[in-house]
Amino acid sequence: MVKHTATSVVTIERFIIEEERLHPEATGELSGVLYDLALAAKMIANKVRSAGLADILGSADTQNIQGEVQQKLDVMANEIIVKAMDHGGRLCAMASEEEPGIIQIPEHFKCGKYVLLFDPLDGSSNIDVNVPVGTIFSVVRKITRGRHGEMEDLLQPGRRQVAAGYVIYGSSTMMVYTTGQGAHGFTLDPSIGEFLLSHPNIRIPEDGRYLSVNDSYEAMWDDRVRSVMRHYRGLENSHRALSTRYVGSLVADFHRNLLGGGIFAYPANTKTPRGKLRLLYEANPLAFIVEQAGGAAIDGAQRILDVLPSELHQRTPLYIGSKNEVALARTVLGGERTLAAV
Ligand code: AFP
Repeated sequence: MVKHTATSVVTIERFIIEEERLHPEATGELSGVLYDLALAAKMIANKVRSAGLADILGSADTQNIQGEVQQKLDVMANEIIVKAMDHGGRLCAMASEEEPGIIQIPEHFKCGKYVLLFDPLDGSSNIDVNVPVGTIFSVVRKITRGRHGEMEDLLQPGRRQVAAGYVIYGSSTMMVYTTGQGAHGFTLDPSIGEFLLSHPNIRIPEDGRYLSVNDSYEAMWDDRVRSVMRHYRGLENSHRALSTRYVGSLVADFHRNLLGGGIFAYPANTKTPRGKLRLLYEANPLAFIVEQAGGAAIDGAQRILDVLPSELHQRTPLYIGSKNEVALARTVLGGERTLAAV
């Protein structure tokens, strides 16, 4: 006889439905956005997996064996997401790292009450060398009145996100998302094509184990940034030394630190005085996740989720990860907390 247990396999779909039931007022639209994103992620995972092979079979602007023109993978990922999301009637606009302005919902599709911002394939320069890459997404509610989404809908501070997440295409494909009720991770089981709950309620350790920073920029950092890094390396104020791990693929570095404890930093430097990473579709979604997991994210002084955006592709310095390591950065960089309180 089959034993019925509450702990049997939980697919992402079932999990989303169960979360939605906690909100009797929910219309199911946000759940729909999340399913569609999970589907897009599976399609991108499939392309990423065959990327090495695609290289053998033909590269950009050549034809593959089916006679289709090969596209760069990040352009392809962008198209997959736009096409998976534009017709569901749940979104009123989108924005992508790959496109300069608002992506409008075509006239023949219904417009909904959410806005999606995303980086379709972050770290794509790593694909050629078989290093994990990722998709990052953020969902906010429309605040303007018209049918279509406007720039004002896109330029909302991160604390207004209603959902955010990322997908890591690594040795396995994982999707981690939050709707403000904890951060949960799902691993793709390729044999059945389903994301299964593998990391419920992720908690990031309060102290870090890893330091992820590109220290080849050290000569371009400000003295206070150098001092923060000296703390992390155990060279100042007897802070214990963290282990350096830097993939150069934000999602991969963030994911490792989220599970194992650590800090990812991309400080401002004289070459990129506002940092490199994008506020709306890189820093904000990861900041929402890390806070839900008990960690923190700042731009140096301010909480990332409180930064008021003024441009779609705005960059920001970023310090994100374990709570105590982020607090240390805030203190040394001139925040109000004293070192003694860290
Ligand atoms: P690419 O998409 O060009 O590979 O950039 C990746 C990225 O945006 C982010 O994923 C990394 O954390 C960061 O840039 C690495 O930047 P540096 O090469 O300057 O360290």
